[in-house]
Amino acid sequence: MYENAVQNSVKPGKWINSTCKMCLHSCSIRVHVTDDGVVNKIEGNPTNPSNECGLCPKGNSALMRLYDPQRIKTPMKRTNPRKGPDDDPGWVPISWDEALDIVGKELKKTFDDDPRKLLPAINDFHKLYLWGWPAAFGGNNNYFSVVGTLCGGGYHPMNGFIHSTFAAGNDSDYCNYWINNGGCDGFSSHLHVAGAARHMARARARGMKLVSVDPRLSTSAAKSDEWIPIRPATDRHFALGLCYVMISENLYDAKFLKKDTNAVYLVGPDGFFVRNKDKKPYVWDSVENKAKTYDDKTIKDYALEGEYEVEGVKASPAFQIFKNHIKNCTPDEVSQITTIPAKDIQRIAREFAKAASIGSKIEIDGKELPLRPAGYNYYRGAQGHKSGTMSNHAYKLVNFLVGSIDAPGGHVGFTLDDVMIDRGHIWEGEGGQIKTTPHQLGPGVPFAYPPNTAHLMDYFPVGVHTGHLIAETFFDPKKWGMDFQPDTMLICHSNPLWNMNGPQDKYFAIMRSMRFIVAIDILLNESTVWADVVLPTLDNLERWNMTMIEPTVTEGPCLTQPIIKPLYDVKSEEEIFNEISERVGILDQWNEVQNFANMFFEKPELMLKPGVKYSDKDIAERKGKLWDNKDLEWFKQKGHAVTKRQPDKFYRPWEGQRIHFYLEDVLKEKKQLQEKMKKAKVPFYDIWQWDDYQGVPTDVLDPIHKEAAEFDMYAISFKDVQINFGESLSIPWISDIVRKDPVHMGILINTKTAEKRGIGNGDLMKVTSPYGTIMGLARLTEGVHHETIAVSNALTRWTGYHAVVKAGGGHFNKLLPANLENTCACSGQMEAAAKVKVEFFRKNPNDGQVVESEFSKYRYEK
Ligand SMILES: Nc1nc2c(c(=O)[nH]1)N[C@H]1C(S)=C(S)[C@@H](COP(=O)(O)OP(=O)(O)OC[C@H]3O[C@@H](n4cnc5c(=O)[nH]c(N)nc54)[C@H](O)[C@@H]3O)O[C@H]1N2
Ligand SMILES: Nc1nc2c(c(=O)[nH]1)N[C@H]1C(S)=C(S)[C@@H](COP(=O)(O)OP(=O)(O)OC[C@H]3O[C@@H](n4cnc5c(=O)[nH]c(N)nc54)[C@H](O)[C@@H]3O)O[C@H]1N2
Ligand code: SF4
Ligand SMILES: [Mo]
Repeated sequence: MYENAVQNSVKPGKWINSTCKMCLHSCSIRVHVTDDGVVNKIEGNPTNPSNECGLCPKGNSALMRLYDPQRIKTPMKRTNPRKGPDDDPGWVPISWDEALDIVGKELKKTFDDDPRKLLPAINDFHKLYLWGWPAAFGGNNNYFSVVGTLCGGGYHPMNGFIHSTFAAGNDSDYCNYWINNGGCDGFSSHLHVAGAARHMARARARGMKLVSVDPRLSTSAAKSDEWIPIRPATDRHFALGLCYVMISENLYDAKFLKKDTNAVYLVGPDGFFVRNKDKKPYVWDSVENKAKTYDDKTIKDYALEGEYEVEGVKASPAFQIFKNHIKNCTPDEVSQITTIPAKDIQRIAREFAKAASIGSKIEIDGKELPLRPAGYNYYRGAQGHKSGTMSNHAYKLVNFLVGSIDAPGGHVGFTLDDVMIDRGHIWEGEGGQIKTTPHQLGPGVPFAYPPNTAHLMDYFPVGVHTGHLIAETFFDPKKWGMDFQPDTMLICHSNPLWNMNGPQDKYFAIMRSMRFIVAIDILLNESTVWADVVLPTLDNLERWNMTMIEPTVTEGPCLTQPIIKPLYDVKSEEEIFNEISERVGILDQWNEVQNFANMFFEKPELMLKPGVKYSDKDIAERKGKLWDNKDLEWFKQKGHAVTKRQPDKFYRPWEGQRIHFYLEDVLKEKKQLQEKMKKAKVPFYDIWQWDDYQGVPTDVLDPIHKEAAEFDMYAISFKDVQINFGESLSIPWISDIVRKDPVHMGILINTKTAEKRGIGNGDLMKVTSPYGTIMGLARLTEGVHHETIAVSNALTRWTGYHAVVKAGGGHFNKLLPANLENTCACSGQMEAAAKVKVEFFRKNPNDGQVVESEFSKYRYEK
């Protein structure tokens, strides 16, 4: 529809197709480069059905990243041995040979000593295979970061467990009732926002109702039919309240639950399905009143409720177990917990179920499918809490009840990267169910005691990396049975000191104690300034890559190609990792890891050979061929191979198998872990929070709600469309937009709450949690829940190394708990909200003027 969009540049030159990387997604772009070699305009590529012709503000400003005068221009070595946030590293430029030799020598030393002593933080989503590099480094499984966990610790494993997908969202093509819970899909964050905003706008224009459940009047909430302010970290209760209403008022899709899910399987007293001698789960035939195996052709109807005697034990259908779990989740009870009026909970449940039009059908590409145009969509704000496993499961169950999982109009799975055009994401599992795939971001970490990881990942068999737990183990290694102490760090495309939750002073101490740190980045950030050697890499407009990251309604890889030659003496990450690997003596292992991570083994002719150093271009070319044999020339012309998602892969890709309403596999994982921990006599067995492993969610309250009474408010943080984490604040255009917007330039507090505490607009406020303190200017607004303060990512930086980035009054993440108690023992999800006390600090007659000098005092704990 945008095929004929006009593209303009006042200067003569040419347009080159490529891919945006100003956030982790991958919108297609066209870049104008003038005849004299200057990139002067970036626009959306109208041929990509994901972003159509759209770009968000970050995408438009990518040329300012390329031309940032403060890019790292050459390898650098530190001369000041003192390391701290205020210590000038005393960088001196060095040659690539010298830099790589130092890094090679130091890492080889660690490798020979004990590979577990390396702490890697490698986070480029566009090059997920780089995340695998530590595997080549002696099978290192450490992770000094919470990328993927702070947002999706519970989310990704649960998507994988339930319907074998990486992420999920609502089908904007047909959805008529969209709940956005703690996420801003379609407006300002999460998936392919530049495209999703268009898809959302079209759905709204055709009359789709939108309800946003968020403590903050987010962009999504502001544009919704309804904003439902909720007390933070109570979203699971809201969802369970909806389920309660739908079940008690018979507003659910029984046919779907019986035919397409394991909700009918009989669960015994131990939580496992009751099986016959051939390991086949039983169901109850409610017509013949007897137990049969799930695949018995004579089943007349399935019982969803009741209690029965099977194989000598009492058993109930999984659906009944869920019903038992939520018997207290009445609208009145849930209202007490969430502060949402009971009548709204009831009404939304009814509206949602009605909109789902249970029983209706639609024909797509000649195939008849159930139409369920209602979807409960959610992300970080809703799921990023201690009981991450159960929370995600609760949100899925709302969708299960109306039969909208993977149905047109409903809640559909979005994959990370399908790799090959004819490869789906569903595999056959056991007992008529699909195979569960919790490890969406890479293989799980095997059990070991003493632990082999610095962050206890050996005990999270289904989770995403719990990087923050290093704050527990590093200073008390004995308690955790550690027989090694990390002393080396490799940071690539990451800002762990910024991204991690919890005690900044401890993270500083960890950095300070490192024998050697190498960082690979474009710019200096809060973490890379602690490095001993910095290796500069290519900007996105100078490099090769092929990627597809969490496309929503589309599929197919996107090419990144160099628009201009590198501006400085920088190298691709591929070249850097190859050179380091060669010096450490692990090049062959690295090529093997890449074959695995990129699935080149699927087409043996694409496999990397031992002893060869492959460039970024080589890898990009192979990834393109893996998709559907198109060569690099084809991609260079077109820029991408993105199409609308094939309906067979998108809608009910598991047809004929059952998806997981009940998570028996979670209980299996728990049992296995318990056995292993007991056998190995792991001393912290008793403090492991086994209740986080459940077949269906419960209504237990998260520990954050039980902090001491003086912490009487909640603190949350949020992203926005202009900012990618905090990193795009280095871009003048972005900084300019952000700094004019009061939402980003102060701590949001409800007007009435502030007045009660004697806090006026613009006053300096002190926010203290049991774990840390931040300062900020009060921004009084009706657009935030009365018990909550909200902090934009724009206020979280503390760097003094970039002229455009300004310090806020301390990093939000210091407020967060980073301990075991506040970590989901199943998924590794940590708590992303805090309990705080909020105090008037001082009048600020000068508002914006005073802020910067004032804030610099509170940038971090000294
Ligand atoms: N523009 C932009 N897009 C991005 C990114 C980015 O940095 N910028 N990052 C990408 C990444 S890695 C991720 S993980 C996704 C994240 O995408 P989202 O999850 O959509 O974004 P967030 O802003 O992290 O959190 C969403 C909302 O949760 C709310 N919130 C906080 N606590 C609670 C709570 O307890 N309950 C409820 N109901 N809401 C709460 C916040 O007010 C915020 O509006 O976005 C991706 N896309
Ligand atoms: N307070 C707060 N904390 C958060 C979040 C939040 O919203 N608020 N979000 C959480 C989430 S969801 C996530 S996923 C994490 C994200 O955490 P990180 O991924 O650590 O965040 P970034 O700030 O994007 O750090 C990326 C670094 O990559 C560099 N970079 C950019 N392009 C390239 C490149 O091509 N090559 C290389 N080598 N480097 C490059 C940038 O200069 C920047 O220094 O943070 C988590 N922590
Ligand atoms: S959403 Fe991300 S990939 Fe798309 S234009 Fe914006 S920054 Fe670029
Ligand atoms: Mo994230």
